Amino acid sequence: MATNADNKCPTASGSIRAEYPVTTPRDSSLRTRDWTAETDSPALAASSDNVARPSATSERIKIRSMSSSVSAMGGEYLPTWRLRERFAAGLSAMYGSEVPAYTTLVEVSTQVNRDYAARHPGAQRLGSLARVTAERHGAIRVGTPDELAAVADLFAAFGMVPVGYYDLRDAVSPVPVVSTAFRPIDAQELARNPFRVFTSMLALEDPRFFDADLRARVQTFLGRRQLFDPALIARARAIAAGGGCDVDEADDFVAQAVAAFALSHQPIEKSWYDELSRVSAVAADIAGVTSTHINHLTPRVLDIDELYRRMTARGVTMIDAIQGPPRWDGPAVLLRQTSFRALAEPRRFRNDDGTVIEGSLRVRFGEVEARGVALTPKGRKRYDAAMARLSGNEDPATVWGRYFPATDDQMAAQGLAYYRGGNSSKPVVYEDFLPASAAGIFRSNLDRDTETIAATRIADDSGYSMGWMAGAIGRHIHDPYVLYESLSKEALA
Ligand code: OOG
Ligand code: NI
Repeated sequence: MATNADNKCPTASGSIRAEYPVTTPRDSSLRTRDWTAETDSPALAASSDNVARPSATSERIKIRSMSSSVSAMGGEYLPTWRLRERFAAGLSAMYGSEVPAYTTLVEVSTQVNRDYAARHPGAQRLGSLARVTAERHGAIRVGTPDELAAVADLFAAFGMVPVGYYDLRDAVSPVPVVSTAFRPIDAQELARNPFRVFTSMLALEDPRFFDADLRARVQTFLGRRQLFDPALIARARAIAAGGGCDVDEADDFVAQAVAAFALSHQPIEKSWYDELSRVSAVAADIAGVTSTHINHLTPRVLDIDELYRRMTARGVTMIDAIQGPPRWDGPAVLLRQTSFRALAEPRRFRNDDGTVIEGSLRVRFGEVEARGVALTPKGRKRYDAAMARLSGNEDPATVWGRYFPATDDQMAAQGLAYYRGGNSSKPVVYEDFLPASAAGIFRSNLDRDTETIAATRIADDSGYSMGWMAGAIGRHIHDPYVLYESLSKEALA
């Protein structure tokens, strides 16, 4: 069976070898809330991001000392943010070659940003033109807790840590995944390059989606695949521990990391993929194939309404709406997103009789987003109330104006949003995701809407939670509100 690992060369830094960490079997832990109790303990919450997995600790110490000697030999030393910048750019180049319409989206986004900044003097209050134009978020999906732990290790080398917990099983159109987002968290790191990846894991233990028989077969399938070369993960851990690597090592490391998210051209077992599709298109995308891939890569725009118009004028069919808050004259909050529908991409399928046929799949789409100020819990409640009122016939901006004040001054004074040092001209940008919007994007891109939890009354005893996920990946999962709060308290430069 071909895996992603097959097309990678053996590790260049063969001297750095850590055994790939094996997390505790979770068949039983999933059924209990042990993980939750353990990982909610203050000791773990207070620990740094990469020390919680006990089996890794001694390995880490070894790696740390080796990595410093490795770095002493080389030329220019690249800190993790430079690696993140290269990783984001590398993924963007790869995704553009795989999905040409993405390149159009990026071109139009770049023009919209340039034009908007030229016409609006305050445009860069939510981030410099350079940051916003380079800014992307990606979305990936994996199958198992071990795969998620490997992703966490890999992204740590790019200074990206898990923030937030999203349960898309609760969405209007439920999707059988639980998710987090890997991203930088310090103000300076975000300003340098804010690359973030929304990362979903298949909720295989949820009996509302998977019966025991299917679960066992999915487990067997996933147990046989290897998404990442263990040497790549070992290297990532060494780089994370050392805070960066030499420029020579960086090229190879980043190239391998990018390649791990390429779309595989291996034939897909058709009956297996179809069986999973009946549970959920996302389940098939995750567990119907032997590798993972970037599902979408999303540029950021300063004026998403203008972007929508220009894409439509170019003949690209966009989904019906821009999701999130409406356009209005007051402060932009949280996130507005839209996308063009998934395009059919050629894929090969293997029938049960062994014959291989050409076919196509529609799973990858082009999303674009505009970001606003981060809301406090009070502001978020207001947001949810306002969103619930948007469906009527009334002008959305008018509805919005009943819930939110029209100026940043009032937003700050009423404690609805975060501003740096309390200065209402310095909004703290929302750096996270919106589960409802995420589910909307999921839904609008499915060929069929199979994502309904069967009308059965099966109870969900899977035990997934943020604490569970933190335990599964051996890392603290940051609470977005805590991060925004501390950004807002930072003194102004
Ligand atoms: C992820 C969907 C979430 C967003 O922008 O909210 C997301 C997925 O499709 O796997 O990317
Ligand atoms: Ni997205």
